[in-house]
Amino acid sequence: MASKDQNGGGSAPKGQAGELHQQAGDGHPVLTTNQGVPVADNQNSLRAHDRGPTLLEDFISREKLTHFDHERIPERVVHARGTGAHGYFELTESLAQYTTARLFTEVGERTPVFCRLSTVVGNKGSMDTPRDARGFATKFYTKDGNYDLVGNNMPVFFIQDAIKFPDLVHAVKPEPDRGFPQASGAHDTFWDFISLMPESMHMIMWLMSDRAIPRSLAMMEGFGIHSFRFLDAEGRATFVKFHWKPRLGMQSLVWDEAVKIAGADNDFNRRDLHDRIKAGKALPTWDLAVQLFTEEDAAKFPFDHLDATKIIPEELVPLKVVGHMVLDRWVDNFFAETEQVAFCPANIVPGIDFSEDPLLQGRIFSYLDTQLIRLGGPNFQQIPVNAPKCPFANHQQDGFMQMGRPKGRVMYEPASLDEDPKTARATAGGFRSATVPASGQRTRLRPESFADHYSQARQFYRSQQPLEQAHLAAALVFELSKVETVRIREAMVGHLRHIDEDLAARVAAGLGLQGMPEPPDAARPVQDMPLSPALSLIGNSVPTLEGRSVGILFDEGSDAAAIKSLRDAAMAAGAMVKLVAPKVGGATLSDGKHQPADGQLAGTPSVVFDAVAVLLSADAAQKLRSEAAAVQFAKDAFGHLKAIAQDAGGKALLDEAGVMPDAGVVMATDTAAFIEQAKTRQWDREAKVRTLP
Ligand code: HDD
Repeated sequence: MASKDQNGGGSAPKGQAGELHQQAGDGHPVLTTNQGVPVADNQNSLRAHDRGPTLLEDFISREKLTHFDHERIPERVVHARGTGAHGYFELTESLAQYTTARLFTEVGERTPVFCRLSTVVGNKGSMDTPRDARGFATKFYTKDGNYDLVGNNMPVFFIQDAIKFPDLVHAVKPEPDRGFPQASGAHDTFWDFISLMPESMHMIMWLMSDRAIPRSLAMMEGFGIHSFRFLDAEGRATFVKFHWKPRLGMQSLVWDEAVKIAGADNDFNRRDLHDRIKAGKALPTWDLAVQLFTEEDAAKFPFDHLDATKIIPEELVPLKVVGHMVLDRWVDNFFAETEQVAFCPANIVPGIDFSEDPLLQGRIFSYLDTQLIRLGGPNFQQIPVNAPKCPFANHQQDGFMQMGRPKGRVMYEPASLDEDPKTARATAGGFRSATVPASGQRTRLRPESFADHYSQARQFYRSQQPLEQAHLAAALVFELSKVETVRIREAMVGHLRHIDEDLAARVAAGLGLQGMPEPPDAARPVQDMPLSPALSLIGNSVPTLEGRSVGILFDEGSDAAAIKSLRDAAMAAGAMVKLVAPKVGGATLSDGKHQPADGQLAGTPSVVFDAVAVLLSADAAQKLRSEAAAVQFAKDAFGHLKAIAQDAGGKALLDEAGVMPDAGVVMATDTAAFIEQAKTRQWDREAKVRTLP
């Protein structure tokens, strides 16, 4: 009886053991327990009899269930939702004059990297497109150890001192008494905190700008934020700030689109990254640029570069491109790599050192600390994605999950019992800290040079193009409208008055405030800094279809030749093209041939494309005019400022959607015009489709 049960008796498929052997013969590995014991039946627990209770003795079932029960680890306390990929960094300009870090001196060398891009606030299962900063963390596996550049897609931060980080995060995360809102700062506790933290105003400008809703993770900038030090062979220091510039150009979503994408495709950004890497086309690529400056230069800046709420405008210290990073290899396993990767700003290599930025100083501590609980102990560096790719050796030993097997009796230094030549010894060429003179008294005072909280916020706002300013004001109105406490809304508008009176007036009007609130006292007079055109996203975006996506809506009887010519033209311009139809099985085109669809209409709305074409027969157009998903496809494409190609049937649907033709709505026969219009959003249309404050 027992042997019958184990070998597929009861409800088990007959001959299962035989099938498993066959599979093994096919090249599939035999299913085993963690102990390597081959498993004959993976469908049935061991039971006392066919309808009886399961036996404790069933080590196979117990092992499987126990492992499953322990599959989850704590998600990151911030940046829980992220996606990552492998790639390389290639140096094109030597920085040997400034640093000994070989990563930055060996031109043409490709340093392997792992890069993780994330939202900050939402949990692991939240959506990809909330209004939020994006994490931009890169681990360079250099010849001298791992170097982590753990930045964001915005060059400043909310707070100046790491001691405020837990407060900031508690304020922005779901409110503790109710557990919502998820992945959103649009609630009372966040804006309460911000309204009491004038130092956050510059970051708020970035967060309310379109930078907070990137179209693709490959179309956003990245910043190391803090000043770091480069050290040359003599130990001389030069300050450095790091910038990532996307080769695909910067592009953001429009807010209504971001909101709808959150429903249409929760995984929009990570799917985009995955698809382009798997396809090997329009790969995520960034130039790495540095801003280099000395202590003497810094003394002349009208702000303190050690304050992470400040940028150094590109116009003040120009960017020097020194190399580029390409992400070209998707992970084999999301958990093993993307989830277990452990970044730490303290991971630096010889030739690079920290600055005294008090935010950075706290970060040097916090990341290692968090990995100890998140990854369960001090040996997480041994996880393959975290381990250096250069040789490494030291005398640290033991601990949970120790995978190393150091040989010999000497696990200390110095040692005279040192018979093993492999025992690790410190070297003169190893890491050295910058020699920085220190004097003064211990204090908990914020330096006076950190006290100007509004000047760069004003510089950012005023450097935006008019539409960007309008988006920023609209974002503030949206967020503050979600704040229930009127006093907090008013306090925020008070701060905005220091930044720009016009911005404050627009937001006050958008909120329907009764009267203009008084601004709070500013610690320092607000300076009018020179405008920085480099801060505008629209102003710096490149018209291109490279790496963008085009959706073609078709149905029974659609013009086969028109579909083909549009698709060919869009692909030739570098776009990915998807065909959308009411049925995913597709439809029969005008040439009598059957065309399968890539996506079904209701599940593939126009929000997931950069430009669309609507190519319909008269009959199909008539039918789809009463199909909400089809009408919405056209309406949203127009409302989200996309180029639209239409034929006669398409026009009938567009008319139904209330589309008022403009330069961005072209006849499908004019493929050249469509490609040209599709290279950018139809910004001129915006005033026609929505009221901006
Ligand atoms: Fe942080 C994660 C970026 C300030 C504490 N941070 C984390 C990640 C990024 C950043 C990209 C995710 C890394 C990954 O993909 O695994 N953090 C920043 C930037 C900051 C910043 C650009 C300001 C310039 N962070 C900051 C401060 C503290 C932390 C001031 C605490 C003192 N950050 C953490 C953390 C996290 C983290 C709690 C959560 C998960 C992790 O570290 O590995 O330790």
